[in-house]
Amino acid sequence: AIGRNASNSATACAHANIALIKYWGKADEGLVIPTTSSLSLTLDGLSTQTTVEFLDGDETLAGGDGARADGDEVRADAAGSDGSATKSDATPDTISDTVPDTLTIDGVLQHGTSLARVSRFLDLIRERAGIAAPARVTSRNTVPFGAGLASSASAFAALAAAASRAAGLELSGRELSRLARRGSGSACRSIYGGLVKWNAGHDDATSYAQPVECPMDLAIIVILISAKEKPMSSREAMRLTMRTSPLYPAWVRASADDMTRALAAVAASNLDALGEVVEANALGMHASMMAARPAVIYWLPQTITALSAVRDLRKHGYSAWSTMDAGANVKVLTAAADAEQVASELRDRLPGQTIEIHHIGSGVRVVE
Ligand code: 2P0
Repeated sequence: AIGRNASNSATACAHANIALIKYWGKADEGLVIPTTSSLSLTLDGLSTQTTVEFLDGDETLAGGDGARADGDEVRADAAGSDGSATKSDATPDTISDTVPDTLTIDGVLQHGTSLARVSRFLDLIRERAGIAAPARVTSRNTVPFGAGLASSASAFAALAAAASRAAGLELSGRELSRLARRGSGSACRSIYGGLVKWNAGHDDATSYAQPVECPMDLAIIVILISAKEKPMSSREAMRLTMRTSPLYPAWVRASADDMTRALAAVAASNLDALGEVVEANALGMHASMMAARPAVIYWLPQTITALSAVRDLRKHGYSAWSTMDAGANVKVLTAAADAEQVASELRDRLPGQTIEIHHIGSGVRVVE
């Protein structure tokens, strides 16, 4: 019943998402189970398009015919001379040591940690599909890499969709969301368009994203303060915050109530009520980071200027609310109908800053 793609290749496109109620910290690092549920908007524009091609696609690890010997050989090589082949065979780490996947991002061939992370992720798919073939992964972004504009979300959502299709797996949206989560937590939300809730859950089966009906037409205005690579990865920063920040448990406790209030505000089409909790949740997350030891501070001087410009807009009657991720950039939640005017007011107050409107985007899709 598995309708394997004849060419063993597939291309998928996914968009970034911006969390309104944040994910910050893992209850289970290996499975990427978060400590809190989160809520996000998938945007248009900021996207990743990824092609995955499994080479020598006839090789199988599980129950193949003549090709099976190849798979065994790969595993025997991986075990080395310590005789651990029977114990370690087919574990994801063993395969990635031997399978020469290639990864090209925006025309640049990758090595080291980014390739290793993609290989480990592909191992989940290879294991599930019963294939041992190495993959050629080619990715193009319209998102500045690692600048707190959620590049890992669109990247792993696109990779999950393209690689699972190329491997012949037919996954439901929920299965795809669970799979993308293993690559990067926030990626599970980019499987869907519009407003999306990631249920924290307590294990692999219960931690997935799902779309949430949103009667408001919202927009996110990005104030691009820095497109430079952030000083510390969110993965590292979350770990440090969880381990050392005395404010972190308080943020986690507040988050459940924030989610309830946010969902109620959405259902009531009350942008002011939504915005208030969105801004508070993000600032609380940053407060918990700043209280880590050593402190995690993503803010730059222009960050404060942008945050106060947004507060000033509210004084002038606009419904505009700030949120921030693991970077210095400020994102502004507003109604789609007001976005042009809010952006223009922000440009007046923040001369020289790049300010872009993003409307709501769609979920991941396989394009070829
Ligand atoms: C979010 N962020 O909810 C939060 C808010 C950044 C701040 O999800 O370790 O790249 O790969 O699961 O998803 C960024 O973290 O972290 C993130 P991993 P991810 O959007």
